[in-house]
Amino acid sequence: MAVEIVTVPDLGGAESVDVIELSLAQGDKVAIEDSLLVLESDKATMDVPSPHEGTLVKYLVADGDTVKVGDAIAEIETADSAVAVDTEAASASAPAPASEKSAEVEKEVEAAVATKTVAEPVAEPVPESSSEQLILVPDIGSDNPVDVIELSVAVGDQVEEGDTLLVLESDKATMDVPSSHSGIVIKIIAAEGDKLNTGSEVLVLEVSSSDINSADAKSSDTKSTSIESTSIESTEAAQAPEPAIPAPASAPAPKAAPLAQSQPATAPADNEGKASSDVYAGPAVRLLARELGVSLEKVSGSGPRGRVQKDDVNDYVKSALKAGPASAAGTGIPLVPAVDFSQFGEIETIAMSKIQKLTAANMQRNWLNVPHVTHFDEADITDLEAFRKSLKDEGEKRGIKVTPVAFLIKGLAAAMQAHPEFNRSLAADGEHFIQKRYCNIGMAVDTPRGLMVPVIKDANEKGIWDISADIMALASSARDGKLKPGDMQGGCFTVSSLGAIGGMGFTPIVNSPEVGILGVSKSQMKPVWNGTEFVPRLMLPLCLSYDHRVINGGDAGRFMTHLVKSLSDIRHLSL
Ligand code: CAO
Repeated sequence: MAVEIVTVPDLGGAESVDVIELSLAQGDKVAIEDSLLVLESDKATMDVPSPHEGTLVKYLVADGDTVKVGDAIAEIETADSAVAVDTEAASASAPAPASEKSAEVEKEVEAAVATKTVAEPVAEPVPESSSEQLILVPDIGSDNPVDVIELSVAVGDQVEEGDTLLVLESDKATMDVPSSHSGIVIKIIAAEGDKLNTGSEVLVLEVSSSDINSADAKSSDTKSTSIESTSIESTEAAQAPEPAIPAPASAPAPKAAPLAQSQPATAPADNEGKASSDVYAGPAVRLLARELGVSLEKVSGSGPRGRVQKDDVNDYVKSALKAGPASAAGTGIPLVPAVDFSQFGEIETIAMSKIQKLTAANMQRNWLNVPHVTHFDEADITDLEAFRKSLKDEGEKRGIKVTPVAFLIKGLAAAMQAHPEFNRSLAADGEHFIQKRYCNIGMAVDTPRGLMVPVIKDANEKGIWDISADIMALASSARDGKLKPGDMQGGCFTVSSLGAIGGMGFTPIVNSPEVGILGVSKSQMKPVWNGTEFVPRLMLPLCLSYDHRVINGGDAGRFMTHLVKSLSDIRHLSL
């Protein structure tokens, strides 16, 4: 065991940079190349990858600190000190594979720094027209292609020198590419999602001759300065190799430069109205926002100088979900326009109950999140009804009314035992199923205050009398507003019966994270062909909606066939 101190790598000329994100927690396992923290200069943000494999003992800096090259930033406990390669050791010959990897990591850090500091646009005159400038990707300090994650301009846009043209991202850093000229965008060559290399064509600008001359003058005046300021290995301009495409070092930073101190350090920054590329955020946060489908300009940054942090993105998602229907505004789904109905006649505005508001939010959430399919069938419940009616006298003695819903719940529990995929939920990571070994069935109850779904616990272990007693007790508690929170939790599947009301069928919405819901409509006598003649049979319409991420059509067909069979011949329920 050895404790290695990680230091700030060469910053490519930047004197001091800010720590803007600590990526890990004390005690976290660290692999080589894992990001330890994020640093930011006035030109770039960069992840500092770990040169060691081990356990993070502690950080030696805090979020918001200013650090310079060589400052100690973290302690990592390694299993074998031979694995460790620090900045100095990386330059020595180190044949061990881990050391080579660390040296590569160092190189990548340097490349990332170089990428950020030399990432200024390159304009090459288009030979045929002196007023058109072809903009190329500047020297990105690496042979690896980088992704275009945002195009910040459109054809016809007037851009000023320093305006961001596009945002590039490698796996280590994002960088804004500012314009080296003022002019009008007349053609865009690169597209979002493209992978570009140094020198790839980005767009064409129409510029006035004076702009070209002034930009070119700046470029040649400052070429050596540019090299000096962007070289990683040397601070002496004369010794540094000339970049393949010289960058005009004096090109101003993009308009919304991250370090613009327009607000107090602690005030959340309002990014409304900015382009995503102009929002002050690091690569890890941009990646998270993209994964969650969040537009960064909608997120207020609470970090130093209004920087958007991971927590800000997560908080934005949480509040958008809580907001319910209004959250559609953040999903890109067009909102239904507000209408002043009073212009057409007399109206009354009625406040929704808490249950109605919750139901509305849950329905929308489930409708938007779950790919629904509804499977229809009919069960012949002629014999079931005859049997149910035969229980009437005994039911009166017991004080229990048995309705078809009790048999449906019993049948559902049996079908879920036989087809366990209906007793699953999709795990939050979207990569696992949670298989439940218990079987609780929710029952939609229509109450004056709104829809409630109490849960019949362990339905698979109960008989018709117990299930009927539960239905009565829970339905009456729901209607009287006496359900306890525990009565409505832990459901695995839901039944929604409109049998007493009417209808031939409907498509219920899955009560996610459950994966299925059975809609039941009113039974009717129908002529059914028995092979030789039509006979009157009592047919019960069943509508099974399911989450197609978890349940396939074949699963649904088998499940429904099982249920229909057991309701048509309830002897199957005792098997
Ligand atoms: N077909 C024909 N008759 C039916 C039936 C069916 N599918 N289901 C029930 N019935 C009959 C019952 O047998 C009973 O008749 P009898 O008194 O003559 O025996 C009568 O309808 C009344 O039933 P009920 O509603 O009192 O009791 P239930 O056990 O059938 O249902 C409950 C209980 C709580 C499910 C129901 O009262 C309820 O609230 N349903 C509404 C559910 C709902 O709103 N779903 C939509 C949700 S999402 O939009």
